[in-house]
Amino acid sequence: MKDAAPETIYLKDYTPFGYKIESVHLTFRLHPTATRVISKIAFAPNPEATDKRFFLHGEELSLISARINGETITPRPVEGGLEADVPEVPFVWEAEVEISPETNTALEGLYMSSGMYCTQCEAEGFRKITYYPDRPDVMATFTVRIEGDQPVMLSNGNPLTAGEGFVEWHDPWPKPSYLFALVAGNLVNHPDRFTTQSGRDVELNIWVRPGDEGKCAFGMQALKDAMAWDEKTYGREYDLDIFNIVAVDDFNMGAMENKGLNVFNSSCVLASKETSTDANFERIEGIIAHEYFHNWTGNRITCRDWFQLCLKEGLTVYRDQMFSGDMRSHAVKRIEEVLQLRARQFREDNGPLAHPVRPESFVEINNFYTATVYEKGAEIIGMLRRLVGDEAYRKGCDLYFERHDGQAVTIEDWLKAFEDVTGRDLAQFKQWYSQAGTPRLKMSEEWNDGTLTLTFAQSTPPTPGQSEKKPQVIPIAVGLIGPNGDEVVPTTVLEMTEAEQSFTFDGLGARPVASVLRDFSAPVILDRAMDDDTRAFLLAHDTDPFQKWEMGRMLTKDMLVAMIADDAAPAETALDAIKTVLTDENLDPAFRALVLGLPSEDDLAQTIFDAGQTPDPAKIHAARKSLRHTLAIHLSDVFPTLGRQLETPVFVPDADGSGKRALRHALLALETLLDGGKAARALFARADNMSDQGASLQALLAAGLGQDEIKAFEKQWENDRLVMDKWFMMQVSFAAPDKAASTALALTQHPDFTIKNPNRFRAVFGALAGNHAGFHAADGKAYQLLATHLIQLDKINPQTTARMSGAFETWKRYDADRQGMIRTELERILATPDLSRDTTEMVTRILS
Ligand code: 0A1
Ligand code: ZN
Repeated sequence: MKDAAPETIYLKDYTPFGYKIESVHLTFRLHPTATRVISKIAFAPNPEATDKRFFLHGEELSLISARINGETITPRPVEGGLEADVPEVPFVWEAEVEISPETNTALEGLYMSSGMYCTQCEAEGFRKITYYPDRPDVMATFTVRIEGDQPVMLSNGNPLTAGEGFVEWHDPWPKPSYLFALVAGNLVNHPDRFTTQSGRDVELNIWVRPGDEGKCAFGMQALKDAMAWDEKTYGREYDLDIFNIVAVDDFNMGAMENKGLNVFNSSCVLASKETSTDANFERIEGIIAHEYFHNWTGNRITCRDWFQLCLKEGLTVYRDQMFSGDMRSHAVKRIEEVLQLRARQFREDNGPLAHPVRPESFVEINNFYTATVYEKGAEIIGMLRRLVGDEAYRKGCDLYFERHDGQAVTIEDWLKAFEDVTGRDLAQFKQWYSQAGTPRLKMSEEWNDGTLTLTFAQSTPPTPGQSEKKPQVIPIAVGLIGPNGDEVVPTTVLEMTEAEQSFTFDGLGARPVASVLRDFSAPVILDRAMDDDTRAFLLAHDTDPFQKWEMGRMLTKDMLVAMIADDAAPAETALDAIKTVLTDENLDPAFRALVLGLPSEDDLAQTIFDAGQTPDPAKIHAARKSLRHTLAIHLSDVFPTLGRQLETPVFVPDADGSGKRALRHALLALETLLDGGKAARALFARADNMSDQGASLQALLAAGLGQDEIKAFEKQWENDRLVMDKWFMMQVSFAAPDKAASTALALTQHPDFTIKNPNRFRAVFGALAGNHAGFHAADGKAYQLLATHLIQLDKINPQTTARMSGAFETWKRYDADRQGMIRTELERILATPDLSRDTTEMVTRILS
């Protein structure tokens, strides 16, 4: 286990390592419980460093021998690694260590998954493989020899040689240790090729377990699309002869961008129409692109230290979002991004885990792979682009790539490229990286004789460690719509820099309606008084798809909040406005499906809390259920026609097909509330794809039906791990509030349940935490159940335990009873002997 009094690391303490590395040679002699790792590393003193301590990280390693320049030495063991006395001139370090991949359940370092060897080194897993300066600013070229009897043995870079029982790989591009990877096992490949813009012929492979070959074609196409997109959009070309992707069943995260050897959670790469939903296809396409894009934003140019994580993650998320928008629909994608951002990042920013996009301190870096670093990080790139314009954005990126290729850099280096290209001062803009919390933007308007004045006041609530906030640079995209519904002023970006600021539009004929924060131009909460008629007007006429959707969302949200507060009946204006959009054939079905979606219970709870009241999860659940019923009745006359229009006889997982299915499934879920499950059962029976099958089953479960179908589904898919994850998840997600904990508990008794597989654990417990009324059921059973399993999981897999403890981050929203029960569980977790550093940090922060 990790050390008892975990140390806090500070950004301000950064110092470079005292040595540079010329080359690394590694030999792996594979064995499940006794793998030998032999390293030979050429070091030279780093003239830029003052601290000459020779410290190598190392954890859970048995040192067999160590040599400097061929002479055996005895290094001094110190906390987290070892130290040695070294010459003041270049020298060669050699070490042999032994590690046990089979017993490594943390899935960090070298471990085994379904009989295959694989690695996960980001952020600090390489130190569990051998002694090394395991920090991103130490970059080196690697040559790797793998000895073993596995049919396929892969590492980074290009293949060098291979023979009986061994292979050798060489990666010519200097990289930090976190991008190292090794995979060995009985794998089969789905091969393809790609020719880059300069004519380099690249071999592509997706490696999977035998039996999964048929689920690779979609991922391969996504990879080729991503490669072509990065050439066209950023001028970035691939730089090795081979690009390998491997699917692994046991993986803590989605995927990992190791140089030339991306490792994927199998759920994020394997796809077939029978086993994957439209949402799965979309996610796979995005993640394949994300990992590929890291080749330039992360790998060729990497982070100086882990505080700069957003440098690669925010930028790469932004890039994958733009790619997905180009592949599908920017309008739909933007709404989905905002939904995600509000559900995960705003939630984080509003609670005890709030932290800046570039944190200033951490105990365990694995706890900072957060929605804030990733998603808010991406929003910052989007704002930067909006402020400097498309052309300067591309020029700034070009300069960044040219200037820093092969380096480990900082946010300052990134911003400097844009300052140099545009001549702008980005000092105030940089606060987006250091100031935590979601800014509130209060807007008021004044109409005076042809002039419209919009006044904004910004403020950011205090967050842990930051009580005072300064004004930020906020790009506010605004358009004006005239009384007849025509756009009178197209989108303009107002640049707010003061605490309070006014902007005027003059020469207007009649008073227009302002459409504000178009395309969600900044990650802020807009507070603007608006009546239902104005919202309905913009829902009908706004040319900005995000604002159009937002108006529908505000109508339904207000309606729900009113229903929760005083059991008011749903407003006719709102219901009619939604129906009009729903039946508008000029609108993309995917967009219409999003308009039909209601705010989540978690979102409503936060809204009620922000308004100064205590959310009651049971009441929220009841109101939402009642509104769904009302909507179903209100829309029942359009079900048959719309349903027919939306048929997709052949399954194609593209924007068009998935959009039609999304709308059809949303309508089916409502129809199921009225027809006793007839339509859903019929679709379930004839479904030839997982989108239809899953959606019909979910519609039944949400209506309290579907028990026969759950059994049939299990029988059909019992041998498919990924589909069975859906089976576990759906039952908990759609369990009635009083049954959620008992359903989850019963599923943990199922023979296929295991806490060792993160996907399976998340299927049950992620779903429990996501079932708002069920998780917050008044008896506290769900809190207890989750805490009990987190305590068990922490012994096996600290990273996933720590992440999942975030389920409790909103605890201060609720009443005293619930707060008391959650506190008891959090304290019980914290009192567990030998609790990991990861979970200790998270639970301590949540409690604070
Ligand atoms: N860099 C990866 C995410 C990742 C992070 C940590 C991991 O293990 C602790 C694994 C993957 C990405 O952004 O896709
Ligand atoms: Zn990433």
